Amino acid sequence: RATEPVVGPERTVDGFAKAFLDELNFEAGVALKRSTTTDQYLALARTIRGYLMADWLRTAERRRQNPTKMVGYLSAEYLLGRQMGNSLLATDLGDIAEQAMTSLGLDFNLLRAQEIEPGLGNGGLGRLAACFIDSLASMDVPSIGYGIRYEYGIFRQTFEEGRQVEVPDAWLSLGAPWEFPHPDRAVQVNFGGTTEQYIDGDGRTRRRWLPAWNVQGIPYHYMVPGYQNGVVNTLRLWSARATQEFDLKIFNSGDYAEAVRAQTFAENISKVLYPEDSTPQGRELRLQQQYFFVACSLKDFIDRTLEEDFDLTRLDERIIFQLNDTHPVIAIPEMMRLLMDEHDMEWAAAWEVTRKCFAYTCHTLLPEALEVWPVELMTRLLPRHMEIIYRINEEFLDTVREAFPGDELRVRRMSVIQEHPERAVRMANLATVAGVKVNGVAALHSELLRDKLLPDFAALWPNKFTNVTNGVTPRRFIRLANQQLSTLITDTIGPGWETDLERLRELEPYADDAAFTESFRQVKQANKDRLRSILSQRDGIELPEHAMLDVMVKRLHEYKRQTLKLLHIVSMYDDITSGRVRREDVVPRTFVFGAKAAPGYFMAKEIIFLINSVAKTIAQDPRVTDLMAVAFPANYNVTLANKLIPAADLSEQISLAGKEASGTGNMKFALNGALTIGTDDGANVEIRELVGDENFFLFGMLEPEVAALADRGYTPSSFYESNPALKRAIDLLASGHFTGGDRSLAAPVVDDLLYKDRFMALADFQSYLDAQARVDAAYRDVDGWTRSAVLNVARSGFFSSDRSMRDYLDRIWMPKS
Ligand code: 26V
Repeated sequence: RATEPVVGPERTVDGFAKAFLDELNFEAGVALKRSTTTDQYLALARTIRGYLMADWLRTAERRRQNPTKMVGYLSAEYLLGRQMGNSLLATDLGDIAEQAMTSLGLDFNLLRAQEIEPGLGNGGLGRLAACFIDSLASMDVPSIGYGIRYEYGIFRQTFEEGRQVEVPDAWLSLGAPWEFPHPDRAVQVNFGGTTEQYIDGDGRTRRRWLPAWNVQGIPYHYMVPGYQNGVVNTLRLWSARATQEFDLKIFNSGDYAEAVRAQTFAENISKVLYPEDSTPQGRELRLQQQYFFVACSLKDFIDRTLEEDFDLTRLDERIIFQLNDTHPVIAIPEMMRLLMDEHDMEWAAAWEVTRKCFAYTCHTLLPEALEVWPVELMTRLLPRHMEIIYRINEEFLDTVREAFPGDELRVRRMSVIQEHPERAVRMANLATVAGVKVNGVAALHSELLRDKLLPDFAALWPNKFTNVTNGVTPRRFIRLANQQLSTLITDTIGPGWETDLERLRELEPYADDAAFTESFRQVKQANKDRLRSILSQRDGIELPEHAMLDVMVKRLHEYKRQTLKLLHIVSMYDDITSGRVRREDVVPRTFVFGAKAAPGYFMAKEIIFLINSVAKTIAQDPRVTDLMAVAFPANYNVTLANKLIPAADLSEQISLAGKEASGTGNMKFALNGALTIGTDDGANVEIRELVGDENFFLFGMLEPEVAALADRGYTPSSFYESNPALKRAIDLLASGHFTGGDRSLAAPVVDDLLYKDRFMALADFQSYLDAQARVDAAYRDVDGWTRSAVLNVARSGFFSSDRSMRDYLDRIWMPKS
């Protein structure tokens, strides 16, 4: 009798080439000499995944045989990046695959370049989810990621005359070789309608949901390979489809063509990722997306992942769902509904177990980013859930009144239901009420979350609050992105650091070793050279060969203060062109920006336009071209990050203190040997503590100073009036010098800075300029700079997402007591 595969194809060049040809010929039905680059890419991808298959089946079987508590990561976003490189690394097949392609006369790197990354996330939050599932697999933690298979991920950014234009991201158009659709395992999800009371078979009075319409969720499985450890976990992304019932209803209306058209209505649910990442728009489709994936995921777990007939009052012994921000928080009432309405549990028992099955991570400090859903909308879309939320809130507010008698103001602040400006469900409050733990994403953030954002909850439940500082996967962001540095590290301290990143400490003694530091410098230069050639090919941007590479890459947002960076650039330009500094005293710099703006975020788009305008003017001004250049390659994404970060000398982390929850780009730069110029914000605080003050350029107000200035009343114009350098920079920007003489084109940004400046860029300007002068001085000292860069690498092992996962396990998922 045939047995299931326990080994993949043969791990030789010939074995690989044969498997590749089998894919091309017998799966795709294409002959090699007639095949297109796309055919070849698809066959290569399918070949590589074939090598992971046995491990995947084995991992799943092992978990089934020995059921233990699992982690269910619920996230509306996964910013995965390209899959091929990571799969080759996980299987250690890179060399074999390359030689096999060469033996067939194919260009391996050209094939790799065909992959369109799955951009199923906006920025930090989505990329964090991708790092976390990588770490969970590499640490062999039983876990599953749940999310949405958006047909269109984050938009592709293009520039037209310096302005952002969004193009749909049709990432599935070439075929999707990394996914496994399972239409046979569809799950039904209901929406709308009403609720009613009824008497059940045992004479009990109960309530039930009479939904109006439904859709199907089709699971698509993605492999999540651990790092060379034989483990392959699963990421299960849901895609929406019309149900038969839905079809029948509309087809029976008699209008056939209209009915076919209406079918796409259901499919719209997973059509597109919302590209906003800080201001919730309260859009109905977004709530549909959230409920859709959460309902599919809970049902999938209870009905198919859990052992059959498992006693659901002990559900918390099998699962902890981590809520990645408030987006999946509707899972809490959904779990209550499932347990009560579908599994016959009483309220008290259902609540008892539900409150042990969820934990909540908050990723922001901006009050406007906290999601609230209008009661009207929630009632219309999810009437049963609204009832459940009301009851959770009633019982919760009783607890508050008991703990704080007579304090009705507090009750109103803590209520899950907000009354003004409209009645709405506060999702962060709901998550905090129901969650076992609430965590922030960096030490400072967790403190501010507890003391400023949710102080009433902290007073009631001080032990509910904890911190887990974010991390990034060293596999993708060092091993894959920076192969030369990886080789140097392995040659110096031996292998194994990829899964034990604190071992980078062993590099510390080499910070003063002439041979090592020389190699380290060569690696950095090679990465810069590679970047120059990539930007030349990709964007037609020609960068100078020798200049400090000063990089600011992240979403475009006012709180991140790309404008402060721009003021520095304009100020440097002004210093050179006015002759205020001697040319020989200037340290040449190349500034690189990468940033997408939410399509509806007016000011962010104006800032992009202004950066591009400044870049263009500088490129055309012969007085400065040998000393400065500004590059703004379009469409910053994970793929570009992997090329950019290893080349950087200076990492810009300049948010207003108290606004950036953590940042994760900051960690990637430090781990790749860039020095940080940064405020005392988010994880910058921890980076500076670890790498040491002498290896970090700190500037700007501290968070308490920011709060005090805000309380006193902040007037940006007073900084403008009293600081000549600032006045010159702003005046030059406002003059139209960078916008073809048209002052009105710079006005939106300049006027906002002068008269609002919500994030106090002007208040931090002088301090920033001073810090940049210290950067210049440090960069002139080549040995000193290299030493600092090496120490940044050696002391940043803490920022591995493996450590983050360890902390989640110890503090939230599987605490010892
Ligand atoms: C919020 C919203 C609001 C509604 C519209 C859609 C949408 C999508 C995403 C978000 C999340 C914004 C919060 C976020 O991305 N936070 C970032 O999380 C990173 C990982 O923890 C952290 O490093 C960044 O500092 C933080 O800004």
